[in-house]
Amino acid sequence: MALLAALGLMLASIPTPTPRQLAWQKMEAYAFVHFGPNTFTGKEWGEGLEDPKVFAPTEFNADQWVKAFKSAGFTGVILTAKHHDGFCLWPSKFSTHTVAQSNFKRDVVGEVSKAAKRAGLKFGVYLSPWDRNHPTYGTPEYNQIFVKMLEEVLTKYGPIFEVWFDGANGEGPNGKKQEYDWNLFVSTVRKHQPNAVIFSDAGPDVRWVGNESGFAGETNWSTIKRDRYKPGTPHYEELTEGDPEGTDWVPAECDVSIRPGWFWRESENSKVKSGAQIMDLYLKSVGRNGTLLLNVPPDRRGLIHENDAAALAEFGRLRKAYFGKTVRLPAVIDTVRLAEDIQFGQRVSSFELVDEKGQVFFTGTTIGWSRICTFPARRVEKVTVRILASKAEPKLLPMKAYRRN
Ligand code: FUL
Repeated sequence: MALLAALGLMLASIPTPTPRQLAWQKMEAYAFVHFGPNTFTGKEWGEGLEDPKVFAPTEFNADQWVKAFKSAGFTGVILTAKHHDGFCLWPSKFSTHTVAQSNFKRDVVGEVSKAAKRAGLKFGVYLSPWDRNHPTYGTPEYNQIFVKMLEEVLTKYGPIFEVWFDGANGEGPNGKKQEYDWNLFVSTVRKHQPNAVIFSDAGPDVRWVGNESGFAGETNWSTIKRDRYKPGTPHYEELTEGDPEGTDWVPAECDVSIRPGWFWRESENSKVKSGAQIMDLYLKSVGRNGTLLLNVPPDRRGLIHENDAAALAEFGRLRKAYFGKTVRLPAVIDTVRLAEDIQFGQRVSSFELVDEKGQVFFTGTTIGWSRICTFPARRVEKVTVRILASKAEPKLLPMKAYRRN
């Protein structure tokens, strides 16, 4: 009895995902889009002093974007509705620094959300709390303004699958920093888009992976002790691996740009990551129990540049060739994809892959939603996953074998 009670206690203490976190995890890889005045000025962080008229795309076409994202097999798109410069890509009533003050006039957030829906992609928004334009920034009033902006976006352009809060907290036009009212921001999202996950360095639903290079740790727990962190956290390095003792389910998202910068610039047209490099990122993010958020910034025409579109299509082709069909054993394989049934939480902390002769050909630590194990091609009759350590009884889903090369 005592043993059973102890086991029950142990199981009860294993954090598990909420339905919105589960739905999000299944999305695996999706696009990030940085677009705004910076696209035209060549800056990474606009000052908020730019004339709204600099925002002047000549051939803006959101359908062209989503077509490129679909070719990569992406499942959604997150748009920078407002970056640090404060410029709103929708005609906000609470700012004078928006598309409405440009000559372009069109509602970019509205057009992208509709194009995404038409193409069957989910839509998400990035709203930077740091605002280098708004005159109230640095005063308590700004928190109310930010909530009003959030409300406009959440009520006009839903359904929204993810709200992306950047942790940056710099100075505004009056030289002051803002004390953000995070509880208010979170409750506003919950009220209007209860199915959306909220991202920040510290969650509450999805955490930053601690780098902007697009990879999770080979060991990657979907749990952390959430109270240890806040947006803009100093302990960000720990986020790459998570915490096996973590009390909260806050899985990792791996953000990275297809180009050196987050915004488009001419000089980086020749520095676009190739399809093969994106595949490598996929293996190090989705393959390590994270999701991949790949930034693909449109150019001054308002189009995904030809080089970026070609790289996405190439990644889509490689992905299909690699994971499009599973291999039935016996066969020559070089990849095994493992998965835990994460509705019961994440449990396994050490495993090995063993062939029919008892030979170990791969050793690993965590599994979680997805662990893609790659190894030199070998002929196997049978593969067994031997669990060496686990927080509770392991609950694995059927494994899949592939051959890449
Ligand atoms: C950072 C921002 O400061 C960058 O400009 C970019 O938006 C990146 C995704 O997040 O914190």
